[in-house]
Amino acid sequence: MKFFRSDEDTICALATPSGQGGIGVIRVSGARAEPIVRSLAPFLPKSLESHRVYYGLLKSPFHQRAIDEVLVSYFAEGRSFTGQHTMEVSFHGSPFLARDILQELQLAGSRMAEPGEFTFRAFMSGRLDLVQAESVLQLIQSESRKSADLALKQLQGGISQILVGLEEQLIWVLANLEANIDFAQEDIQVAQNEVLEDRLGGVLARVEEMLVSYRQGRMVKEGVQVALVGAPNVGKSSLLNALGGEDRAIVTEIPGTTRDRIELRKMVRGQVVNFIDTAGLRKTSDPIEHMGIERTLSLLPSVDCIFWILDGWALCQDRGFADEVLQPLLASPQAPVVAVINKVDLLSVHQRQEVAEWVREFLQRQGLDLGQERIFTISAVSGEGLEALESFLESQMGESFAESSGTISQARHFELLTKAKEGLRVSLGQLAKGVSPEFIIFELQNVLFSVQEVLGKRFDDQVMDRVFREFCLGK
Ligand SMILES: Nc1nc2c(ncn2[C@@H]2O[C@H](COP(=O)(O)OP(=O)(O)O)[C@@H](O)[C@H]2O)c(=O)[nH]1
Ligand SMILES: [Mg+2]
Repeated sequence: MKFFRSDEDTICALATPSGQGGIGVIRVSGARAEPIVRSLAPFLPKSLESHRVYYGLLKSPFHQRAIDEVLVSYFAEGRSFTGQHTMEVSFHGSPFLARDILQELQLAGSRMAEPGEFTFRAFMSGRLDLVQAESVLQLIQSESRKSADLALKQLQGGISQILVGLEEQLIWVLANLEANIDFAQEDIQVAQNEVLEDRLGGVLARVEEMLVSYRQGRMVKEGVQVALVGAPNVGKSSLLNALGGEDRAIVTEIPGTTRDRIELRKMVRGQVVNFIDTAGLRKTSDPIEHMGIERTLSLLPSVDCIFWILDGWALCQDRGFADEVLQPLLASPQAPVVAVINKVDLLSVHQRQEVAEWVREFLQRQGLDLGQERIFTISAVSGEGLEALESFLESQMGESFAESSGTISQARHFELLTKAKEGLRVSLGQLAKGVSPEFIIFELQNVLFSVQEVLGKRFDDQVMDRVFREFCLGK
C-alpha cells in the first residue's frame, strides 16, 4: 500500500477543485503542519487556538516576497479531520497561486498528499472506521440530495453502529461456545444451544435486512439503470432524446441504426436515472448490428428496470411480436419490465385503449402479468405520457430507504455481508444438528472476520487500495 511508506510525513494538497475560483483551500496535515505553515505565515501569533482563523500576508521565506493575502485556520491534534495537526490556508483561487503555495510548503518540509491520503489518515488515527471513510468519498461523489443523505447517514455511523452491535453478538456466542468446550468434561453446558440459536438468528435477520437494502442503496448512490429495449424503429432513440431534451441518439426511419449503447443521465424527481438506449432486437446478418444486439441482451440482467418500447401505430396494423423481442424480455424476471407503447400521437383515443388492452392480455397469456399500472402509452414526438413514466420510476425507487440507517450501498459491504450470511446459515444448521462446538466456532469466526472487515478492523493492502484509490487529491 502506497500510504504506509511515510505515515510520519506532513502532507499537503489543494482541497478545492483545481482551476479558478473565488477562493482555494490548501490543507496541510501532520506533526509538523504548524511550523511548516508558520514559516510562510509570520503573522501567526505565538500560540494558536484550535478552530480559529487568522488573517495575514503569506510570504515566501526563501525569496522574501509576498504571495497572497490569506486566511489560515488551525485544527489541533485530535480535533481535526485527520486527527493530526492540520492547517488550512484559504487564498484567492488562482491555479498559479495554488501551485506557488504548494511549492513553498514542499520547500518548507511537507510533501504532496496522495489521493485519499487525508481520509486514510483519519481512518488510521481511528477517527473514522472504513465504512465512514467510504462514505466521505460517496458524499463527495453524490449527484443527488438522496445520495448525499445516504452518505451522510453512513458517515455519522449508522451502519457502523449496527455492525458493531452484530460483532458484539458474535463474540458473545463465540465465548459461550468456547466455554461449552471447556466445561464439556464436567458435562456442563454453559449456554443452551437454543439461546445461541436465538442470538445468531437475530444476527442473521439483521444481515439479511442490510443485504436486501443494497439494491435500493445502490440505486440511490449510482442512479437507477433503465434500459430502453425493443424491436428496431419503435422509437427507443427518440424516447431517449425526448427524455434528455436533446438529440443524443441518432433517429432515422431506417431500422437497425443504433448499435452501441447510448446513455443519458438525468435527474428524475431528486434521483439520478441512467437511461440506456440499445440496439433493437431482431434477426440480422449485419455483424456489427449483431454485436449490438448481443450487448443489449447481456445488459438486461443487470438493470433495475426495462422499458419495453412498442410501436403502437404498427401494432394497430399488425398485431404480434417477433420472437427475437419477446423471448429475452419474457426471460428477464430479475428486473421489472414496463411496456411502453410509443407513437400514440398517430392513434385515436379508442385505438390507444384497444392496443394497450391487447398488449396486456397478450403478455398475460405469455405469463408476464403487467397489470394496468405497468403499461404506458406515450409519444416520443409530442412528449405526452412521459410524466407518467417518470412518476412510475419515482414510485419504484421508494421513499422508505431514507428512514433506515442500515441501508448499504457499497459493493464491498454487500460481498462481505453475503459471505457472513452464508456462514451464519451454516452455523445455525450445525447448532440445530448438535455438531461439536469446534466446528461451529470455526464457521462463526469467519463470519466475525467478515463483519470486522467491513468496518476495517481487519484489512489488507488490497482492500485499502480498493477503498482509497477512487479518492481525489486533497481529500
Ligand atoms: N409519429 C411518431 N413517430 C415516432 C415516434 N417515436 C419515433 N418515431 C419515428 O420512428 C422512427 C424510428 O425512431 P427511432 O427512435 O430511430 O427508433 P429506434 O430504432 O427504436 O431507436 C423515426 O422515423 C422516428 O421519427 C413517435 O412518438 N411518434
Ligand atoms: Mg435507435
